[in-house]
Amino acid sequence: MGAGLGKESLSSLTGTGSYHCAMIGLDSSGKTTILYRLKFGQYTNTVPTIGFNCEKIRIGAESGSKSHNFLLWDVGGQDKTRPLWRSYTRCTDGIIFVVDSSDAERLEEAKLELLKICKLTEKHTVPILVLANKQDLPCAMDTARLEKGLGLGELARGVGWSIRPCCAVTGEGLEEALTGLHELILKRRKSSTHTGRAPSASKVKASKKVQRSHSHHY
Ligand SMILES: Nc1nc2c(ncn2[C@@H]2O[C@H](COP(=O)(O)OP(=O)(O)OP(=O)(O)O)[C@@H](O)[C@H]2O)c(=O)[nH]1
Ligand SMILES: [Mg+2]
Repeated sequence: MGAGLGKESLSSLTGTGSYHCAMIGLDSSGKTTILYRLKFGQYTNTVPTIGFNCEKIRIGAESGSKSHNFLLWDVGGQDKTRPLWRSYTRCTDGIIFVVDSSDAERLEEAKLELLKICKLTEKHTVPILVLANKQDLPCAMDTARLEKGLGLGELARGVGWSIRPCCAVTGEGLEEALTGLHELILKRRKSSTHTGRAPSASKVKASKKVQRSHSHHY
């Protein structure tokens, strides 16, 4: 491996021009619905993800502003698939943590899982976007309540995080949220240029146990 390899993120290594982001969160929080909403521009029925889905998506193409490509890895959120999160978040440009805003009962569980991932990725200072999904539901908690419930203010990270409301069914809030994540990624890149700190890509290993549950579109 080249000497510079450990200082590059996956996106620069693969030369795809896409930001690699892992999308995680408890089962049924809406990750796959978000992925296909972004990919196809419409609501798609989903089944629980056993393994992961991966799609290349483009953000900002219709708004006339400069567009950005993301390679999104949507990893299943059931108990038994959560150990996979570790592999997928290790060498990404950004982490998207999806939370079901209507599920107050499992907010503590979501907080603990988010904290675990933050601890694991702490030294890579990967920016985190929390997507407060299902805002269309009447019982949905707002972002201030979720920020507190998830303990976002207590995350001891040298990087940015952001929480944004969205609805995967209508697509509302998704493009803005991804644009916000893009800004966090750029900010981190700038600061790592100054400090010489950057994420390590040298330890990336694809899990052999992973199975794809849906197709991979380009
Ligand atoms: N009302 C509402 N329902 C949603 C929204 N997003 C997703 N859902 C529904 O939530 C359920 C679970 O969505 P999925 O996208 O499969 O959830 P997931 O996070 O991928 O779940 P796992 O694959 O098990 O980790 C589905 O019935 C979706 O239609 C939303 O914004 N609003
Ligand atoms: Mg899924």
